[in-house]
Amino acid sequence: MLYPVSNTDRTVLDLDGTWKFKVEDEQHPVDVTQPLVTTTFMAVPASFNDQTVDPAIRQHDGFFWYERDFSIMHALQDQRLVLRFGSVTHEAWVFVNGIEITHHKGGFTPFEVVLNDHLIPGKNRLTVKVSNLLDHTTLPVGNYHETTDADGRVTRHVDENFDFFNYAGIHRPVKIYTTPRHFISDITIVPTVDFTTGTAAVTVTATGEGLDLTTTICDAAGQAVATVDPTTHMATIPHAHLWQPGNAYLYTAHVTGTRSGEVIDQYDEPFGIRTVEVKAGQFLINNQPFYFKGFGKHEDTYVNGKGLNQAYNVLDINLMKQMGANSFRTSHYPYSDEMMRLCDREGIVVIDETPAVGLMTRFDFNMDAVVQPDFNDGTWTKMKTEAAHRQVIHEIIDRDKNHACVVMWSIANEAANYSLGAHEYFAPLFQLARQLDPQKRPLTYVGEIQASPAADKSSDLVDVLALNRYYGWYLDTGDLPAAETHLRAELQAWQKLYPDKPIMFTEYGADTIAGVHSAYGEPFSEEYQTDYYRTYSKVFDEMPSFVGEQLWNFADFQTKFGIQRVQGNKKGIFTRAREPKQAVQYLSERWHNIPDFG
Ligand code: GCB
Repeated sequence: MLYPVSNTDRTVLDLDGTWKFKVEDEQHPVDVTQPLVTTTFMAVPASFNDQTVDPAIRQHDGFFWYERDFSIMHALQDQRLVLRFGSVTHEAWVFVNGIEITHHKGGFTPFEVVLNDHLIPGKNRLTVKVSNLLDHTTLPVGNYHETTDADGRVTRHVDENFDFFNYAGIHRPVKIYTTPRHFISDITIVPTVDFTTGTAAVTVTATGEGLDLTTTICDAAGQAVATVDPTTHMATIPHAHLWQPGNAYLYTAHVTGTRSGEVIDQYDEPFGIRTVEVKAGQFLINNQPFYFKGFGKHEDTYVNGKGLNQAYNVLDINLMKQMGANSFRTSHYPYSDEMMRLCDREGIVVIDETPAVGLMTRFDFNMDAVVQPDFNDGTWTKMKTEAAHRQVIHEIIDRDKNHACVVMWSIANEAANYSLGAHEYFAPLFQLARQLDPQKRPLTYVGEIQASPAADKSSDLVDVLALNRYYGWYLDTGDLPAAETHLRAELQAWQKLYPDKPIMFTEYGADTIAGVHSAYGEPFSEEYQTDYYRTYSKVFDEMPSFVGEQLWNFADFQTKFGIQRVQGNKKGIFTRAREPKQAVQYLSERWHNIPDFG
């Protein structure tokens, strides 16, 4: 799927702004053939939850309506007009002039529909019905129940099976983009590099409707440097500039579509030339062993919730670079197109994660139970997420396949990998991702503490062992010497089990209230957070095939309330407003002293 752009053959109309909004009252359903009757408005793109002062709207589980009008200028009406949503969380039914024209389920990937046949002259009415409901068939996973009162009124309830607030709404930009009637429909780019000569071979496969396609490769200054051979789809670039972490270099594949010699459509796809490979316990980028330094993140900001917030994205990357970090994971769902494009330009390395979070039915740290070889908590019969999982693997790879910043796919976060049935569930998904990714990037899933070396039933599938561990927080609370011992023992066990698999940490952290200090280094203090990270660093530095540290979390973030959450999760090393806690200083010094390549 190509990102909407404007050029001499295409244009983009922006439908962001303030839309009409209404919470569905199921006793009095909305009549979509008529304009939405409401006095409430919501900004788009953004979550609706923190824009309201009405707790009943903020916490409502169910259906919501958004509406706005739009018109298409005469000059564009003979173009192909495509309506595109960057994401609607979690499910959307889209109506134009009261008629449903598309539906999409899955809250973190784009979808689009051709509008031409649905338009009327003059003003058109665009209505979107949104659901924030989650259950055991969706990703992420929610625990769903409903109650019906004596009058037949249904109350729906979703209990998030994950640790972030279930923000919902039209989260990413809504655009109408035009293409000519004959158009370029997709571009797939696969770079390879001969490291002895410095020559890159780039395969560019463009598809189009009714066009003859040619592709030129331009360098960052816009100069043509190679032409793609129409039969082999290959271009050769001698002395190629590589896309490097922290030092991005982007080429452009300039695709031109002609009919009888006349240029009809054009598209510029930016791309980086870099290779990624896992070999002998190392994670190689451009044939050199890379060390991940960075974060698990969230798309989470004040007021916008999970809605696109480009200023925060820019700030976050600047803060990362200032700290000497080089990477993050899109925990726990695919992030916006805009963030991925920014990371390509900034040289930030990304582990791209699906929204498969919450695939577990119990969580009790009973480590003895899970190590039984026949341990089965029923997760893999209760979960009916396979179809959603397959769909999102298709969508994330289709959207992000050309991004130089993406070096690995994470198929899931913290599933019940210790329960019988895990291998059977995951093996076909890994196979699907391997088959779909044209760049054949490494794959992982992120495993939690119960999925220890003795208990995990599917770690043979991953290329990199990505571990989330909270020794010194949920276990060994406040006891860093014990945490150190347990951490070391577990890492040694993984190393022994898989001497050739790189190991990295994708989460470790301690809740820390900014401004709380303790002369005794007690939990929740800024001192404890710093000591916690020092302890982990010490053990990481002892491990031979350890390829990276991504801590939890970049910034404090909103969650549902609970006895362990005071206005959210406080494991950020920055506050939600991006003010640094004490640990930032320690980690900055450490990361500036660890080279990206070792
Ligand atoms: C985890 C989850 C993450 C939570 C974190 C925590 O293991 O992957 O979503 O926020 O722990 O802080 O408990």
